[in-house]
Amino acid sequence: MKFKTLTQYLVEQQRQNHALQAEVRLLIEVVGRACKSIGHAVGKGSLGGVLGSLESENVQGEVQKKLDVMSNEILLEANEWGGQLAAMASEEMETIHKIPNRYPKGEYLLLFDPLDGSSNIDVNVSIGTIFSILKAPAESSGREITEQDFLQPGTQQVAAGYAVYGPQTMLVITLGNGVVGFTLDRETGTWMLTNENIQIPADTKEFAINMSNMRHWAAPVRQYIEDCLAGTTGPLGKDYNMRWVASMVADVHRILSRGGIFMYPWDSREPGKPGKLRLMYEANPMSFIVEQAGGMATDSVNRIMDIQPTELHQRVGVVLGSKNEVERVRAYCAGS
Ligand code: P6P
Repeated sequence: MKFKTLTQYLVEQQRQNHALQAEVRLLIEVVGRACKSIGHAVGKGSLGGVLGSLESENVQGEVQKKLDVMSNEILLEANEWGGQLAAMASEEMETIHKIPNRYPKGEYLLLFDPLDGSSNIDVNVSIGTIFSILKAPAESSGREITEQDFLQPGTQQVAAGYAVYGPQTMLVITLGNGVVGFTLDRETGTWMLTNENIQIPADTKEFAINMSNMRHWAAPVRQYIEDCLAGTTGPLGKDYNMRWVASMVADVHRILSRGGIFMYPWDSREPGKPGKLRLMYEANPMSFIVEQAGGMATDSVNRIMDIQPTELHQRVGVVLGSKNEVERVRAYCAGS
């Protein structure tokens, strides 16, 4: 069977969908190449001396893994010279990364979590890269880009995607007209289009949540999970299965592949924070992908992509996946 390459897919999208700008097409190809390099480094593991942690902490106060920093550098170096971007932002960097003056500047903003699921790096469990593309505000063209220019709701995303470094290395993207998946041909180093129209089933019997936090959840979330655990003996009338990889990319990829609901809700361990996951470069890109695949993404009640950001690294509660199940959780949490 002959598969289209990422380049062929993007060229055809640009031809069919004139809204796809050449700069965005090039940007996605560059990010795709960077993800191949990251996947290669991840795959080396101990052989490449890339496992383990550094002494440093990132802006989130988390100990940085060697591969976190390497992946961040790979994405910065790959994307800063091409002329498509005005600036970049990353989970691993406190402030935005402006394009050096020696390179031309473009009108797009790239945000990424360079290596999501870091706690799994050293134990050989799937991890991934998440990215989101925004357009710089038109009035920013004559001035320095600021962090404020990044603070756009998820509905403003031009494109989003993730790479998952698992048994297969895959790249899943949306340009705003559906979701497609590419599998890396490791012999030729080419992204091959293997999933042409990814759709999330509206219903599911599988939930993904870190159960060890149960005592910290808000009462409606606890009640929902207790009702799932009650199975056919409870009000939901069906037996549920549970998965928790602790790599958002891996859990979301499973949901895109067979349905399910992913939850990282607010919990009382850090009552002042709405959740653990970050809005701009985890929740928003994943929400764009999930919605484009027919799913739904909320903070348990409100649509994530409608949230007006106030800080670059702000966190958010996340409930996403099969539409009817996310709607069910919203009913529990909205008190209706
Ligand atoms: P916990 C990884 O660190 C991450 O940001 C997501 O990828 C993942 O879903 C979540 O945190 C796992 O969190 O508390 O279960 O380790």
